[in-house]
Amino acid sequence: MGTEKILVIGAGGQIGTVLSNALRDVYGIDNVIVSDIRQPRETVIGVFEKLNALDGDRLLAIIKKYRITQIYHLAAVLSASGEQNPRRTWDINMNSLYNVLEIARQENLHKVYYPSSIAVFGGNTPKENTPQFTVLQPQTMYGITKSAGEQVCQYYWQKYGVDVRSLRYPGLISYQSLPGGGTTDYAVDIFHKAVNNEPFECFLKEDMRLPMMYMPDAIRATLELMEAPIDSLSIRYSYNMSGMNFTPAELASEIRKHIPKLEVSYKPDFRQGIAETWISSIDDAVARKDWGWKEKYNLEAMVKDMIENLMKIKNTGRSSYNESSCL
Ligand code: AKB
Repeated sequence: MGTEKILVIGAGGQIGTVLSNALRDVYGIDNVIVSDIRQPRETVIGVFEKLNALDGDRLLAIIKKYRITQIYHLAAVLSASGEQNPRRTWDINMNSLYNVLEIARQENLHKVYYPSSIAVFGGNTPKENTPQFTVLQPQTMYGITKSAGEQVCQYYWQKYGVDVRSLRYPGLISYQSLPGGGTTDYAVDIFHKAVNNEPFECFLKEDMRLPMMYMPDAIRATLELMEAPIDSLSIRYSYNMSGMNFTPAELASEIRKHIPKLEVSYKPDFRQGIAETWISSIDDAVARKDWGWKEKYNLEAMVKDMIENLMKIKNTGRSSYNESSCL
């Protein structure tokens, strides 16, 4: 592992914050260069480079400067923000990926990681136990870019042999970082209100079931996929990956086992429309077979761990997280 030099693009986002630390634990602080369009508010340990992923020249300069061998490309505009400006979403999500793949091809990088999402589903996709091989008719610009991105990744693998690997993340729940601009963000926001004894107004209907995953599982899945032997991977667009699924009402009721006073009201907005195009549960048999995926956290274990950790953070007085518009 000593020879790998990793660049994380979008390191200030919900996944990037946690994944960068996990990568440093595996590869060493000096071997993981973190980058983001925004300077972090807190002092960063290790090397930080300010990077707009649309700036291919600067990206190439960073790759050469640090002799980067792997890129984790996490920068993207998410589903809800994406609907505010679809053109910008297309430009950012597609052109940044194109820059990354082209540089990976030209510079013979060892591996690229590309996060996809359950947002690739929609239209006639079966909603229950959604299979790996199925109809993709995304109905948000974010989902369209993720679906197209999956195809471009597969193209670069087949045509140029770029070793690009990808997962379709469900909604992600984390205590270390905040999401920004997604439809599943409610499942993080509700915890912050709960531990602060504030009422929570949910922008989805109480019975809107969506696939979700706790961040430690998502990080472990990412690292396991990236470490899997190249010959074991039968899919080069993106793997379905399941953790748990629940409705806002089910999540609220599990949180109330720890914080009984939590008050929740429901005021669905345009994000309910987005969620309705998605699926409620996912079949990840191919990920289990190819690289041994298995989640550890169910709803009960996730809620307990989230509350314990958010309480610790509250008691130590830390109140701010990096804002993010990244995955
Ligand atoms: C979003 O809600 O946009 C993301 C996702 C499911 O990809 N969390």
